[in-house]
Amino acid sequence: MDKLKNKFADKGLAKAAEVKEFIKANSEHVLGSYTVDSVFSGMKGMIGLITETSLLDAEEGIRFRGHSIPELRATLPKVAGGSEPLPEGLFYLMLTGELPTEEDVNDVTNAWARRAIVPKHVFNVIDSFPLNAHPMTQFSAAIMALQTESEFAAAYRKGINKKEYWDYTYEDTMNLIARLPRVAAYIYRRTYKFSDHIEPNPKLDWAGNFAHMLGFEGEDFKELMRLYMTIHSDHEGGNVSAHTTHLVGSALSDPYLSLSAAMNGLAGPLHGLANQEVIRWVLELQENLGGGKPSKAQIEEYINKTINEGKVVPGYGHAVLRKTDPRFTAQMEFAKKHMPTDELVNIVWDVYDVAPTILGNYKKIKNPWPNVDAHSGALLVHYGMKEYDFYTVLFGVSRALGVLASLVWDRALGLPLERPKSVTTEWLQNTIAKSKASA
Ligand code: HAX
Repeated sequence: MDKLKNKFADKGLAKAAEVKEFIKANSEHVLGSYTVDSVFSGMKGMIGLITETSLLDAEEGIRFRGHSIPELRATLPKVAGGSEPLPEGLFYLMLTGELPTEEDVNDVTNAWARRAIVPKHVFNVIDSFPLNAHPMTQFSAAIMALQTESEFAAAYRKGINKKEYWDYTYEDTMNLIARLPRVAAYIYRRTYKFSDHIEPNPKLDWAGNFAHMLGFEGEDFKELMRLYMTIHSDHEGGNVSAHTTHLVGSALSDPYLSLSAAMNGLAGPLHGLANQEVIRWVLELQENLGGGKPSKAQIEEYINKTINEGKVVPGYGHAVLRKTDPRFTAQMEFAKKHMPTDELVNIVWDVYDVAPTILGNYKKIKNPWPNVDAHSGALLVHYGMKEYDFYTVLFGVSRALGVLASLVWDRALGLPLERPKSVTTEWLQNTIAKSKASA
């Protein structure tokens, strides 16, 4: 058993026993109440899920196992001479709850390099798509094609004890995360670089090697990928991609099936696809003005125009957050260090200067502040990755770290099939009418 798996076995199985006791002792404890409005507003704020890897505070933003993004940027191990955290370290933290040493992180890097083999049929599936197929469609299908490699599915078919589920889920998780950069880079090079593919360099760290396979050799881009892969990884359990992974996994669908489903949710414009929409929105704004850098007044006008046309301003708003997303701030800090005079980055900052006030004037918008997607595209464009349809694939590679670590936990804790109750509007109307009549 590898060291990380050993560590997880110690932690996960002890926690499973603790959780069992906790449920026994507190099963009747009331956590809150919910209303008709909660049911009609996407269950926002209803506590209905257990996710161990991270917790989101509306004002402060995300904490991974209790650690904020600024703390993790300072404390997680880095490559020699680097200043951004290695995502391997965050994965270790999410899985075990402990901050890793450099040696722990090296072990994960080496394990993922060893496990990164992608079978040929997966590339054939990707190649069978027309070049204009959206990269997220190719990505989701490629993960489905990889499902032939699922150790969980093979073991389940043979017959395994429930207590062993986490073990095979862990193996699939490690293999799948190891393989994703290769698959994603293949899609990028096929779609935009005439299938001029680049072999992996197993001497590099996971995100550095991803940058290399994408075709970006500069150290700054590698640093960006380390930061990007770290901050996009997890955002507690209720967001569409995390919840989908958990829901599909609750039917004991293996990690490949669960992650592929999650990627279909991430590909929605209100979720991960917002990162491409932000750049599309800014480029359209520039195009409308005949090019150049728009003034703040022009940006204000364009924001109002967008809303008046019944569209959303991408990169702004959030279902939980009520302040500037610390993932936005981390990227802003990166940009201030590496590209303070970049025109597109400065437009993103100008939008940040004016958008919250305008959006705040629309009373229905609960959060006028930027989310993670408002900044990411401008950083990528700066380094020459201008093919914005690809951006959500980058998000997806990172998101796998959090949602799959959570899936291993789901199996260790023995979480059951998820099956909330639904009712018809008529049922609600009748039930409420009856209760009013008897009051
Ligand atoms: N621009 C215009 N209108 C907005 C808005 C925005 N940025 N944010 C919210 N609204 C509108 C909603 O569309 C909704 O309008 P209707 O009542 O007419 O339907 C109203 O304000 C209330 O919405 P809310 O309660 O504030 O927000 P929700 O929890 O319903 O939705 C969203 C949260 C993130 C989907 C929303 O803010 C939005 O559409 N933002 C733009 C898209 C975006 O950036 N998505 C990425 C979010 C982060 C993420 O998941 N990244 O992957």
